[in-house]
Amino acid sequence: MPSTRSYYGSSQTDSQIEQQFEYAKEAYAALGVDAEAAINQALEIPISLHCWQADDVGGFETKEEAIEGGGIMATGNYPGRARNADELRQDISKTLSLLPGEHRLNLHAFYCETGDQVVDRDALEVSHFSNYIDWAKEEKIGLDFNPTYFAHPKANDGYTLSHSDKIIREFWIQHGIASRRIADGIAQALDDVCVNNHWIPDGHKDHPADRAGPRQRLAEAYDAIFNETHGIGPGCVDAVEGKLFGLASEDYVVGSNDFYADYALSRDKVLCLDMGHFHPTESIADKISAHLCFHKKLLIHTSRPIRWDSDHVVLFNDDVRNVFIEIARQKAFDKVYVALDFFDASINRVIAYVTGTRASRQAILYGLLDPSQRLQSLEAEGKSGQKLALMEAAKTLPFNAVWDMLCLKAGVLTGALWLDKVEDYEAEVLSAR
Ligand code: RNT
Ligand code: ZN
Repeated sequence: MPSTRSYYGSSQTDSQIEQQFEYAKEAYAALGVDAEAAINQALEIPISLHCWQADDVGGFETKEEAIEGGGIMATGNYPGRARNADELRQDISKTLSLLPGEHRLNLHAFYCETGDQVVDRDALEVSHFSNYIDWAKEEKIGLDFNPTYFAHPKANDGYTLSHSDKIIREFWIQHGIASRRIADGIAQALDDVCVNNHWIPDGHKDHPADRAGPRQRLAEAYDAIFNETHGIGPGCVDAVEGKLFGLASEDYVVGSNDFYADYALSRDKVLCLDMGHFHPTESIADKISAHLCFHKKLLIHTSRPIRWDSDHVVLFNDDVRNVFIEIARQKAFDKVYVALDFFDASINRVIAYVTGTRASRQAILYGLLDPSQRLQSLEAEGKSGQKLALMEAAKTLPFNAVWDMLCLKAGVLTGALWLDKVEDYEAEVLSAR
């Protein structure tokens, strides 16, 4: 079949893709890299899609009254947002059909389905997520989980687990415990593990006089959550996520990265590094080898900060590439969980998902195609100039031919050709919402 051209690029025949891959394979092999092995490995690494891009981080709780509660904000009003869990699953199924490789869905607690019943966060159970579990079985994907410590009246002061009021703290502790039971229940139902990531919004807009008290309370609250064993087995893998600042917590974030790095290490929890949660000049890639000297596992939230923690759609840029080059150079893919964290309400949300997830998978492949061994040998021999020059040359190797081959193997469209499918979906489904 001859190749055809569409508005979004030229679609190649299978044999054209295969032919170009043959040339690319040789180019990589000349630097000691097995491109075929890289494709196979890149396809197997699970990427956990965050459910919250589909509805702009709103959640589907049945509430007595409309509740506002700070912490997270998506900007934009592009039509077609998922209004309920059925629509969310429909959008994610569409998304998954356009993506190569293994995926999971990362659920937040406030995406529970409780019908007409109002169930507060401390009383949530795995049964409130059974539709997601059934759907995950059909899609043959795993599920991850997150307690939702925001968008709730008891979060309105800007403090949750570190709140000075014991009653409020206790409520959130019970929510944390409930989330762990749910995560373990999900893991059992899917015969898998379920990564349960704890992020809290706690912090202060301006110079707090007591920076220590909330942190001490937070450590105690987490201990109470993690020391609970009733109904929680090894399927629940807990992670903790730090942050530099947030809206209304510009000066002080209780759960900073330092707090969590020490907490996770001392309590054997997974440390989550979100790419938007550091000073703009800090390199997340550099942190990986430091933490992996001590931590058994890391959870990465790929995100894209623009000037601040703006959670823009992930792109195939240096920041994301460098993270995965680093993981590949350390052969540490078995030590990291890869998850996404972005939300843009100003563009078609399926396009946001597919763009950000493909970019993350491309960065994984790019990392696996890095001529690490050759670069490291040059460095060891003191040939730093040669190393630098080879690093530069590696950037323009025929990466796209390998990516196209990965897409062909996975049975998905190459380039941006999948956009036609999203436009059809928008015309048929999203525009009717
Ligand atoms: C917030 C954290 C966190 C959230 C989700 C919704 O700054 O990045 O991961 O984005 O919990
Ligand atoms: Zn995050």
